[in-house]
Amino acid sequence: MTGVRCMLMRGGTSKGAYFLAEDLPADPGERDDLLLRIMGTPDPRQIDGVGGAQLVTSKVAIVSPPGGPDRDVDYLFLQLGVDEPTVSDRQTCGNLLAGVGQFAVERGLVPAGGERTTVRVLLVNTGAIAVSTFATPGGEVDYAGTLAISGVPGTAAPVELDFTETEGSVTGSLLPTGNIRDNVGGIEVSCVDNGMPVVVARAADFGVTGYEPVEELTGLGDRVDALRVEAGKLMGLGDVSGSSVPKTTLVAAPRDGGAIATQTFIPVKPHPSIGVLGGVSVVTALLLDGAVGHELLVRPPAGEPIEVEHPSGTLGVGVEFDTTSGTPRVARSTVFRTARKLFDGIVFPRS
Ligand code: NQM
Repeated sequence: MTGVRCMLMRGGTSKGAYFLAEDLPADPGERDDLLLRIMGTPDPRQIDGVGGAQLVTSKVAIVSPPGGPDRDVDYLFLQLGVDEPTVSDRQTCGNLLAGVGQFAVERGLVPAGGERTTVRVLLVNTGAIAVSTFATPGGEVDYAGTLAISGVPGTAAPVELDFTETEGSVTGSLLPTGNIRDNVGGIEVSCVDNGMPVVVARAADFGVTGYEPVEELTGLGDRVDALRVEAGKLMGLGDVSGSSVPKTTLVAAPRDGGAIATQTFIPVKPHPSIGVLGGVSVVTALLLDGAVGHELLVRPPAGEPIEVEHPSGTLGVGVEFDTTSGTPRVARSTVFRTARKLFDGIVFPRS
């Protein structure tokens, strides 16, 4: 049986299989079929593959040399289903992104810089550029460090991710419905796309506090889906049933010293934490006057990250706005993550 060169990495609070594009079939249909067999999809336990039986561990990063100027590598993200044989390129993933620069250095696509290396990454799914900076003492990637991120035991080396031009990543505009606030089936929502299309609603409007354990919220799946399918139409995304975007985030007042409490659904299953660009988009929404949940946000002193409380801790996000014109524009967003190489070798797909 023929194997495929593959590196397994934890990127932020996700885990996935990283490939060089040249190691996979060029034809997208053949490639997706191979990836499903590598991950063990469809099967709720992914027992015959390397997927981890959750959406956040059923992910693939495909990295290639830059297809154009102003970046060092191209990164295509694919979300594989767990129990459904689906492969979606409709969203990017800021968590797997946290390992892309290191993977590019490890595979010799990008030379290591000095103590730290900066890699400009084109997010192929959305067209945005992210700049990833990480430790490379002595020209080798160093994954060990002292940064703890919620949802991951222990500490590792910090990876700084800076995003620009993430506005309208999938939908074409920051406020894809044209409004700061919409009413969808009696629920007030704000639909925002700053790297990830998200529908923000108040937990209270769903009859929950937003602080319930994740397992207790799985029952909201159908209502969340009904909301996002309607919101998806307003956002110009067409019929989003079966699509991984938009995500829905229920917000409530913070209760652990952060700025806001959140429970995100990807797209209808409760997220064990929150996505990176999902978190960036939610914070962007909440900072806008008139947005649903704006009144719940407890802003930290200027210059400090906005700590988004989620079911397994917090995610610190920075969003800078350009206020020179009348309409809000995002200048830059920043998040710190960690990543770790778990395994490098040859993976053998199910036949
Ligand atoms: O929003 C989950 C995750 C993600 C995506 C999802 C992500 C992001 O937690 O940038 O990282 O929203 O499907 O990895």
